[in-house]
This record gives sequence, structure tokens and C-alpha cells, in this order.
Amino acid sequence: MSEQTVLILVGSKSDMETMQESTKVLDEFGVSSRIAVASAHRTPELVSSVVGEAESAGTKVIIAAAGYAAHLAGAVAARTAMPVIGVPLDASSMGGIDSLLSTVQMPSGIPVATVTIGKAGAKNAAILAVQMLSIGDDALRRKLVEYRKKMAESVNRGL
Ligand code: RP5
Repeated sequence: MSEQTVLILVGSKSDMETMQESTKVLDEFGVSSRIAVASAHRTPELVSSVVGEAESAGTKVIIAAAGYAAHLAGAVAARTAMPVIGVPLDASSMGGIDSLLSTVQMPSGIPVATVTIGKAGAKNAAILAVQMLSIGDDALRRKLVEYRKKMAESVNRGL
């Protein structure tokens, strides 16, 4: 696999803390990732160059996270045929509903796989990325099965 199998792109440095949840999960699965900051609105050219670099680096999945009118995931999806997972963030006074709608409501032909708002979404984005990568990778698939087993055990312990 590449040195940056998953690219995590955030719209601002202020999104980094939430998106550490993605990094943690990817690390747990031994999937390499890199995090970069580029804004759909403030630095659109940088978005293009970071996506281009990811393509050259052999990246397989991009996770894009932003708050407010969150067009980052869509802007990334417009520039690549890689699967793009969008994480809507709770950054404004609207609690992330603004970002959710901006991320999920893509026009026909350019999908963004949109997950939950905030930290749960950051975690789920990473799990979904691993699930995508596990297609044709039996070792990763086995790790996912083990992950689910441990999760179920921890739920049962709470009873
Ligand atoms: C969005 O605006 C970013 O993704 C971030 O969630 C939010 C606030 O950004 P900063 O003003 O903190 O840079 O574009």
C-alpha cells in the first residue's frame, strides 16, 4: 500500500482535533494516512493540487471534512474518481446541519458518501474507508471482523 493510502482533507486547522478520530482508527488498522488542510472556498487551487498529489501518491480513498457551507467533499469529488467520504462538522451556530446538507446533497453523477456529523462521523469515515480498502484484501477484512467482535464484547460488558 502507499504511504498515504487515505488522505484526510480538512477545511481548516480548527477541524484537526475532530478528525484525529479518523487517524486513530486508520492507525489501529495499520492503514497509512496523511492529513492536509485546504479549503474549498478560501484556497480552491490548493484543493486541486492536494487531490492531484494524492492521485500521484497512490491514495485510494479521500476523507474530506468541513464545517459551515461544507463544499470541500464535493469539490474533491469533482476532481477525482477516487471514492470520497464526507464528514460534516459542527462548526457554526447550526450544529452541523448546515454542513450535513452541504455535504450530502450532491448532484447526480458525483457522489459523496456522507457520514454522521462530528467525531462519530470522523470515526465512521475511517471505518468506511477501511471497509472500502478491504475489498480484495482478506487480511484487512479479518481485522474488520475482529474489530466488530471486540465492539460487541464491549457493548455486552456494559450490560
Ligand atoms: C470551514 O469553516 C472549516 O472547515 C471549519 O470547520 C470552519 C471554520 O473555519 P475557521 O474559521 O476556524 O478557519 O470552512
